[in-house]
Amino acid sequence: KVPWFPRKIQDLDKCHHLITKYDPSLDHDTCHIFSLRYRGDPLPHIEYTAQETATWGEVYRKLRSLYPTHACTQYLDAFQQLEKHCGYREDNIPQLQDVSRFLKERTGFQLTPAAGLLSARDFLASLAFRVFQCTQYIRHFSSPMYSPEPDCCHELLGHVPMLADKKFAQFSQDIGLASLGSSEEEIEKLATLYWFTVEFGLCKQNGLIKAYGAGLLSSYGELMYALSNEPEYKPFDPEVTAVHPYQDQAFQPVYFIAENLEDARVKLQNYTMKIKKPFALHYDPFTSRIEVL
Ligand code: H2B
Ligand code: FE
Repeated sequence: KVPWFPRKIQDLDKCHHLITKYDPSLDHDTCHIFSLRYRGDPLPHIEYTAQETATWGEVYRKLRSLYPTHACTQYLDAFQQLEKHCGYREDNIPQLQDVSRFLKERTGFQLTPAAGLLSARDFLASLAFRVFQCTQYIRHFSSPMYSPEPDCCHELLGHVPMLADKKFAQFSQDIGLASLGSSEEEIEKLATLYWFTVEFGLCKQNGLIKAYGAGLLSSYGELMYALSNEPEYKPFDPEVTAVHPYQDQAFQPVYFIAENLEDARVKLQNYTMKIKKPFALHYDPFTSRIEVL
């Protein structure tokens, strides 16, 4: 039996199942958690407190100093644009509305508010429609350099700049399309691929290794570590990467290096073509609908 999957963008209203990794020691009272909203509602404008903005500022300042040497060129290009057009500044947390409009113009991606960590199935399904489920709250001020869950520092500094790149946007949508109607086992593999690429991916650039993964680009400590020659490096190969164990409690012991983003996209496509489904899918960009053939 084929699991249910969204066929049109409005169906994403049913794709917001939260995963709660409850750890009482981390149970800070978090401000700005939003309940579910319908797509199409305007993205909520948030008045962040001075303390929240200060937390953002600290994260922003430290990470920004590493980007020129550690981030890939696609990231750097977009980051510059975001500083110019979207209020990316040390003393301002950018608003999702502005960022979503920016992405829509560049790659057709849009943001929709998420209340926390979503199930892999729901999260990946939204990528199939070039929708990125985005948290709006910020980590607690007591630990500015660490957040156990995705927060707006992770989304805005990690994910958003890469989603402004055409090839990366296609790569992200391709993982999403592959997930639609897939078995639990296959979803697990796609989530692992997502983990080692979109979250912790490295790529070659002019003979150097640079970061394109959001988990790295939003973590000062791990970004330095990942490019320090301390960890183990392996070439990105979807068959190997998809079944490699990963952990989310410490720095990764191994990172996968892509030749470049285009090569990663082609390799991913060859991998997803082999996923067995009793139907073929086609995404119609004009109607934002999935056609089942
Ligand atoms: N949910 C949210 N809100 N943001 C994410 O970045 C995210 C998620 N990543 N759910 C997903 C899971 C990812 O780790 C994979 C697909 O499991
Ligand atoms: Fe993420």
